Amino acid sequence: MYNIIKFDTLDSTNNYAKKNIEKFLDKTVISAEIQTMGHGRFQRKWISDVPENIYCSIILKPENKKHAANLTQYMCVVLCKTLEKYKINPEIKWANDILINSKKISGILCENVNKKGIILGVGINLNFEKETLEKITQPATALNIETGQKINKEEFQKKLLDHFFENYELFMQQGFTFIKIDYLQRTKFIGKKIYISSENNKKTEYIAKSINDDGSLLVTDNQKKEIILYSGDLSF
Ligand code: BT5
Repeated sequence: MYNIIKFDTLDSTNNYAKKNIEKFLDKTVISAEIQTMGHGRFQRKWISDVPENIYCSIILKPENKKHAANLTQYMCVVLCKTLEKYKINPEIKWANDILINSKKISGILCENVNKKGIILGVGINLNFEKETLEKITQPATALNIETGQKINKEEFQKKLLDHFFENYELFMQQGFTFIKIDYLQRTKFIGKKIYISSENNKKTEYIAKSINDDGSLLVTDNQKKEIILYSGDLSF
């Protein structure tokens, strides 16, 4: 169904998958114990020096890419459901973060490689020392801290990927509407005042109104004008 290729160290699983995409079949997962240059959006650093955490990239080569732009949101739902098996309540922060008690536990980075395919990269903090988390430039947490127990990485990764691929074809046929209810149940920002910042860190204030059927965010600005957003960083 899917195939995992494991490395001890890579600069970034996304970079490696991008460079070598032609060598790999659809549904190949590149996983590394550590990354030396793990990154998020806009080349922001992703702290990746703990082997008990997940750093992986799924290579996807769908025939129909109509709903590919929503793969991050699909992964957000799959990841929340996997975390919920550990009896915790994760929250989705549009567009690509998973939080627990307002602290970031995971980030997703989806990249399109021309016509060759899509790379869906995921970083998940399963096991972190509290002191190491303080290196991170925003409030962050890890599953071991939330549950009080060391987390078995292989077991978690298998649960996540099995669940991802179980409904992947259906999602790619139906798109965001397939996960809309599950997605909305795990968001807390609808109806609230939010700030969206773009690459240059300019923050704009909006009211979050709803999530549209294509996964975009409907907001109103301070003139009450409706605006549809497709990307950006959300804060409260
Ligand atoms: C993301 O970016 O959240 C997407 C991160 C994707 C990482 C995966 S790991 C496997 C694959 N290979 C890669 O090279 N990348 C992907 P963004 O929304 O830009 O958030 C980045 C911000 O998250 C940083 O500026 C920090 O504030 C914070 N951060 C960094 N490392 C973190 C960590 N381990 N846990 C929680 N937050 C972190």
